[in-house]
Amino acid sequence: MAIERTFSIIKPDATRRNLTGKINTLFEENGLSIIAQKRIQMSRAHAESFYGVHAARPFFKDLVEFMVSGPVVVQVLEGENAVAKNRDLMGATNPANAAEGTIRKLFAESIEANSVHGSDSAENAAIEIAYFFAGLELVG
Ligand code: IDP
Ligand code: MG
Repeated sequence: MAIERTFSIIKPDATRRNLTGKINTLFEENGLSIIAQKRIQMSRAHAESFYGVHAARPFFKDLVEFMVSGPVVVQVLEGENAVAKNRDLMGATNPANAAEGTIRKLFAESIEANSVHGSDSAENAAIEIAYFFAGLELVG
């Protein structure tokens, strides 16, 4: 299986509860290496553009408000099958449906404040990584 990279965000509900370290431990214990990471305050323009695919959804405005409500940690994770592996580790969008042991089952507060973002395809991972990181910031 190929070594891949995926893009991850530790969302404001998780940074607010000081969960960055616990979530990073889960990545590392599951074969995902953090090859780039920074804590940032997203601007409204950033959040609207990042979640642009959801612009027509009823929850879009609230989602943008939530994503700018506090710091986030943006990350690049690398490992075998990283995109699918991270989606499995994250669990379902709605924590009520997330499997035992997943990040969202363990930590998410709600379907909106669900602690983590992870790319849903290798193509989107490349786009999302380039949106937040310069090539020199990725240290594999
Ligand atoms: P994903 O994060 O599991 O890929 P998406 O459908 O891409 O889920 O939705 C992006 C984000 O939008 C979710 O992670 C969550 O924060 C928020 N979201 C998705 N569906 C709802 C909803 O029905 N109500 C409120 N927020 C939602
Ligand atoms: Mg998604």
